[in-house]
Amino acid sequence: MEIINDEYYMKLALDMANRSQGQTGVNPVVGAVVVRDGEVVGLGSHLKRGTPHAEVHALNMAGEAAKGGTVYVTLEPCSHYGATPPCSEGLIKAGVSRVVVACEDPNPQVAGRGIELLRRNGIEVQVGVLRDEAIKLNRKFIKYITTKLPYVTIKTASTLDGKIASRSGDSKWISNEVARERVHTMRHRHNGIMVGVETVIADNPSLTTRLTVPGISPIRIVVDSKLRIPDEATMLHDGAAQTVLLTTAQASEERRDSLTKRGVQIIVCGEGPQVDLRLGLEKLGEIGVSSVLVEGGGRLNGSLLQEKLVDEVILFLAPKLIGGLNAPGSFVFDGFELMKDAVALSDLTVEQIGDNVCIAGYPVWD
Ligand code: AOF
Ligand code: ZN
Repeated sequence: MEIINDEYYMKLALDMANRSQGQTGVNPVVGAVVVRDGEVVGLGSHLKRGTPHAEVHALNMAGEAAKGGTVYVTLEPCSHYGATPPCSEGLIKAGVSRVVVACEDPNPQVAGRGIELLRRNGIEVQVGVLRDEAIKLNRKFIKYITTKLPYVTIKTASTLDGKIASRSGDSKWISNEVARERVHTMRHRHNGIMVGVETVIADNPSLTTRLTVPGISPIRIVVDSKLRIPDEATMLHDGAAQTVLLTTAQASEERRDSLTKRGVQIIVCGEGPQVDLRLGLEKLGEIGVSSVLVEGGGRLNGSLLQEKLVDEVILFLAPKLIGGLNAPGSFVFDGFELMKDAVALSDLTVEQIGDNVCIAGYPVWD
């Protein structure tokens, strides 16, 4: 009976965490539920970096009722003094008797210490209820906190034959409106958005989040080895979000200076001729970019795939066939010689969105 109840309340905590996706920046999304005698007496979620953690909100709501109660939390309660005091101490002070945790916090500052502290203080702790769901929900946070590299999601919109534009470069529109709206939610849920300079030259995108409710626009990142970004590019003028250019030592100093004066941040990633993408991701991680949504073009996608830098791919497919020997594909690179070397995707999901299909999965790297 207890196991069923535990899953029920943990699901509620996960639902609340899920609702905050995109808001917490480099922080995880976390939900907490306080239950006393079968009654929910407190609910909380972490809403924004620098503001109280989920447990604090839930305990505040519960007040005295937390004493002797059970707290369900989707991530191990923290044990460190960060922007806020440790949640484990808060739980101890509140006098709760049991804490159910979905997954451990991989943050090296926590990593088991929160659970240990609770146990040392006589609190019964159970770990692992709906662990897989909790890990999936915080996959971006987990990657970033453990590797200092941003989580990389590639999103493509292509015809059924894998083309992202026609032979003349026309790409408006491939996917349907609902699929395109979905992309804006994805933008909201990443704190960086990346494109190659060819995409800027061809489409002049603004790369902002445009939803019916206000969303958060990610930092715009352009991979531009020689700083060919046109002076008239919208993203250099609209002030809608920070813009970062990843370039190489081959870009002229003059061009670097003039773009810097416009408030653009330039990061030199290697000697060239191509941007060292791994180095670029490292440097983005250093400036606090914990997740990157890559929106093309095919060459950037191909290079990231070839260098095994991709964590997730989300492919929107439209029921169209365009052909074209030189029409760009979703992943442009030399490719692998043998099928056995193809990049395999795990945990595949397939969803029909009107007449479009969205296929998503996680590349398996060994
Ligand atoms: C929790 N509950 O709701 C969250 C936790 O910078 P700070 O002080 O906000 O700390 C952020 C770290 O705390 C974050 O990296 C993760 O380890 C943990 N987040 N922990 O107990 C929460 N958001
Ligand atoms: Zn905390």
